[in-house]
Amino acid sequence: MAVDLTSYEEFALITLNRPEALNALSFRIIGEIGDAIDAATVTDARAILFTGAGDKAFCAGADIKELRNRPLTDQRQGSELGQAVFSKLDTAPIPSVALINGYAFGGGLELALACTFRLASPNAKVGLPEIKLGLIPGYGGTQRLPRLIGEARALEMIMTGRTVDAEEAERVGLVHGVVDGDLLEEGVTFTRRVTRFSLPALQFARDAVRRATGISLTEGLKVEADLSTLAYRTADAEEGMAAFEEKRKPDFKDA
Ligand code: DAK
Repeated sequence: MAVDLTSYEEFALITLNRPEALNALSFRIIGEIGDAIDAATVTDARAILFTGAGDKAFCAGADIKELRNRPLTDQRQGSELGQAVFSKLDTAPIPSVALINGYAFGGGLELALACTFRLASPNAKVGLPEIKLGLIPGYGGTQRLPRLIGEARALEMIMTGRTVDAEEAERVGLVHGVVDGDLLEEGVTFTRRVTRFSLPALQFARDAVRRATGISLTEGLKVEADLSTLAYRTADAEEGMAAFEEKRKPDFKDA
């Protein structure tokens, strides 16, 4: 297995573990990532953290050696496989955080883009260099990057294939923070700022925001009305509002 699923504190930790190839994504590894996401979401983990083995790379992208000399139909299926696996993170019942501990190129950045949050180490370098190979991103990058950083910046990154350092990635909103010190420990602290709240409410919030970009404002407001009403009906909402009135901390039960 080149993908390890372990638990770390109250989280599931998925480690891309192929350091000799800078954790490059073969199709087998993409499948294993999908299995690991599925397995993580049926545990009591409160979030999924992703990291890359070794001290150089989160993930250097698709396995370029494997990509060559494949029939076109296989390529299309490969693209759809990567998209489907990374899209599992959109609908997973728990949030996900990419801990970008070095290079995150191509498919590696696309995996990070599919996560709910991204944190980077100061030595992180990210980019979508597919154009340099005569390709374009195939695992969601052309769709998720402009949604995150805007069309102009995304086009420039995708059409030049240039490398973006951690400081710039934070400045343009591509990562939520650059972390000095132990990325995993800092990632845990960051993630807890979110996961201390009710998981159902967090899922409604993610769903509402995710759907906002694909629909008109009028439709989006209906989605928000639906999901905020659903959140209101949870026991956690009752607990949260009662705790406010009683001037105490809420005790959420994820229900
Ligand atoms: N694939 C395969 N092997 C890789 C790799 C990759 N992406 N990246 C690195 N490696 C391997 C190297 O070949 C080397 O192996 P050996 O030669 O030792 O056997 C080992 O990892 C260490 O790499 P380097 O020696 O190159 O290490 P450096 O520190 O010097 O350089 C680097 C690090 C990250 C700057 C460099 O390795 C690099 O530029 N890597 C490639 C980055 C990249 O271009 N990634 C792919 C982007 S394209 C699709 C359509 C499109 C895509 C996918 C599917 N379909 C239609 C299905 C596109 C996806 C992409 O991700």
